[in-house]
Amino acid sequence: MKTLKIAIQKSGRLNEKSVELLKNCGLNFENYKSSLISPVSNFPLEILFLRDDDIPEYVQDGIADLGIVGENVIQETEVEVSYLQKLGFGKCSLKIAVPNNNTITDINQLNGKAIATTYPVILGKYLKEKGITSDIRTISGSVEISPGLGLSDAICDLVSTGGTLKSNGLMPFADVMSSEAVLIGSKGSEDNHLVQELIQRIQSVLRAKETKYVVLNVERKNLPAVLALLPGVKSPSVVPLAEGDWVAVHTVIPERDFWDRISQLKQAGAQGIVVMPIEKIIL
Ligand code: PRT
Ligand code: ZN
Repeated sequence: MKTLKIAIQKSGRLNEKSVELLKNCGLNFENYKSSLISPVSNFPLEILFLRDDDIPEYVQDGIADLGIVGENVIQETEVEVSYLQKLGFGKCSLKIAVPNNNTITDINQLNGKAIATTYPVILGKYLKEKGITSDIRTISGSVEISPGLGLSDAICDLVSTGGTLKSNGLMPFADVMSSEAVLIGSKGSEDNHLVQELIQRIQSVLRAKETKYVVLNVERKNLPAVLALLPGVKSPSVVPLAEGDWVAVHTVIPERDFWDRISQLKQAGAQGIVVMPIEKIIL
């Protein structure tokens, strides 16, 4: 059986979450900072640790079958790869930002202006779509200081908290794209059964992250009201308790409406509510 290769970032914002995701998929490997390649002992897979900019091309050329990288990097490198799964981390957006004291109110005012960026391809396409011709200045880093140095009128850079823009006297002006880490594969890799197996493991971990396991006690007479609030993967399990009139209800609920649900459950008569994280949900 051919050993698969997956490329992940060696160090940086996506490294830790990528390693955590693969470990949560039950893959056993050493994560030495010094090594470029790490074999997985319990799955026919090798992990390549690379700079994120190199990952799309490695995957396109089939040197790695799979890769974990930001959508921004994939679009900037214009590679031909298959998008296999969004991974829910490394979220950010690519934005055009202008100095706080600017007079730009309309996107068309960027015509003829200099915009510094490390994303000339994505920015170029965006401006073209809007019919705007700006002077795109490609620089390799610290984009946020360029207006202050008089090198550009605006910037186009990734933003997550917005802190970097703020501390450099800049404000977001237009959203160019939003991005998160994704699993990509060489074209056709999705037909490989090992790739399918890995995607399924990843999906079961992501699904589990979005939900909590909840156990609660309720008096039988209040059970219908409590059950009406619970979706569950199929339907909740109801287990009798030693005390005759009471039952325990086991179910999973989505993380996003967790607090709303819990207070509704309490109002409906639920007691002794225990909430636990879930490791995997295999459908
Ligand atoms: O060494 P290597 O080339 O592998 O890494 P890198 O330095 O090129 O990338 P790295 O580790 O900084 O980012 C990897 C990926 O994380 C990016 O390609 C994005 O997909 C994603 N990501 C998520 C971010 C951010 N959030 C982010 N905030 N990448 C960069 N930033 C930078 C941004 O460029 C700006 O300088 O953080 C600053 C803004 O952050 P806030 O929080 O102040 O808004
Ligand atoms: Zn990089």
